[in-house]
Amino acid sequence: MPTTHTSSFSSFSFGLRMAGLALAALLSACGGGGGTTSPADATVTIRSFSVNGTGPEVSGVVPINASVNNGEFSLNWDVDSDDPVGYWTDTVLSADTVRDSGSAGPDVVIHQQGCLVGPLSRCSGPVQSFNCRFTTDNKIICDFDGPYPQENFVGNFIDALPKSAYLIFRACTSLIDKCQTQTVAIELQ
Ligand SMILES: [Ca+2]
Repeated sequence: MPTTHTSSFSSFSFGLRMAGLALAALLSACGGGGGTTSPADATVTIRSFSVNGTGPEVSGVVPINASVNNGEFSLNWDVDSDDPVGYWTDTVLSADTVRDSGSAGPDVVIHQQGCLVGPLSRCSGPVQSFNCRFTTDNKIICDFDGPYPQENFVGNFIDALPKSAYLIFRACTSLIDKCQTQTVAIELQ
């Protein structure tokens, strides 16, 4: 049975982000938020999600070619949230349009980013853009607000190239109790 490999740093960064969101939620609950919306009442809406590939999209499919322009592509989103703490995002690589929940699912997490409200946030302005790279040794490496990029091995996901797939972007409230997803069709080449 194929397994997906996630680097230990990504697991660590995930824990770090979650801890950050939980801490921020705690501070907000203690009166630091100042808004009228509590994290429990908060909502999140994805206004847009797009992927800029290594070439123009063909019939709605975004190409990501490891041999073109260093495999560079970007994840771009516009998320509206009234959560006083901020919002959580992650993006998975999936063979279908269904985001499989839990770390045991076959989908591979390629990017995670908490967008906190405040001066420490990496997410400023309405549209966020994070650069990623698909490498010839089957890794996807993405920027986030940590000291190192997030690196995930996707070789077990790819049985052959080109590989049709989907990037499923998810945005959630800080408590990760309400989420929306949006999907972009890609082809790994
Ligand atoms: Ca899936």
